Amino acid sequence: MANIVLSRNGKDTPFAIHGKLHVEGSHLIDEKGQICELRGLSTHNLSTYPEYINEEAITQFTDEYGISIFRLALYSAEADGCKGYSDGDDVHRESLEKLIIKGVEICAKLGIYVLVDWHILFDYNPNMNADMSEHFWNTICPQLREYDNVIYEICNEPNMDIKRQCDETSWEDITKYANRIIPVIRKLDSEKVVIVGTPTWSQRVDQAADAPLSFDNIMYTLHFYADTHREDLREKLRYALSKNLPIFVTEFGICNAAGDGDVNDEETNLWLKLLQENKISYVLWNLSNKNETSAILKDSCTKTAGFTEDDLSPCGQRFKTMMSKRY
Ligand code: IDC
Repeated sequence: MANIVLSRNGKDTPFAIHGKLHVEGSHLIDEKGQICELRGLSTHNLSTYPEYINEEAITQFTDEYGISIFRLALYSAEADGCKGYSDGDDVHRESLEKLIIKGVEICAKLGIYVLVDWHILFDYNPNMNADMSEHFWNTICPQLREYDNVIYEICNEPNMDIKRQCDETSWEDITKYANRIIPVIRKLDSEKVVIVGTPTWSQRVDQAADAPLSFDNIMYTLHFYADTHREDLREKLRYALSKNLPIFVTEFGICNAAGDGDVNDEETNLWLKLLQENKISYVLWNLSNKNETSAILKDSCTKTAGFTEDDLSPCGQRFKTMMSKRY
């Protein structure tokens, strides 16, 4: 077993409290048989913002903000003019793999959980880069097998071809992909929780609930951006929960779906209340200083650790507050 730290600063770490996780019914369950609710922060694109994967920064979010999970968003394809894992070269792929390992090792040292996210986005259908996905999991799983604090997320947000506005990825497409990739992972690393994205940018948990996959120990993704997705998406969540579907909100924003625009506190609060009532884990987008509302740092902040209150954007300030309370 990898060394996942159990005690820091005289306190039990999240991993000491919960241990190895598994899925039972609609919940993430810990070693003591209790429901485990994780809360945390996602990186931005690891290809564009690798600098935030450093021990000092993640330690600060653990100690000062109380995150219990950190998400490593590995973009599978090019975004923002930067190559992803699939369309970059071998050197780029290796650097991303190293960054994933580094991030996991830091989280193990802090005794927190970590999500390894195959972040499909502009490669809208996960089958598109499934060969590379297979290559990635074949490379990474043997290295992470001993880390019981790791959760795998195999397709961030299946969606549609944005340029052509067509070819919406269906739940059948995702099922086909999951049926190919989950066995690859399970062969190398049989016990980790695996999270599967759902159609329409991971909003159609209702469709997954109507035709769940046949694997054990898996969860399904719901993503929301509070100023865009409101009651009708919360209804889809309620429907999926009524069918006992295990759901993990691996990404959400308090602004619009472009990761920008206004912060919507009212809708954010409604969402967080619903998630907490149902003991659903959630992770905020994003750790960067990009000039966009969803970035938790001001664009003027060039530090990569040791952030002060003054370095936080309005989203960063709200993140700190939401981590400190329940709704
Ligand atoms: C956004 C980033 C933005 C970047 C864009 C493309 O915030 O800076 O230009 O991706 O790389 C998602 C995606 C997530 C998006 C985010 C906001 O999972 O990658 O990040 N979002 O648009 N789904 C819904 C919203």
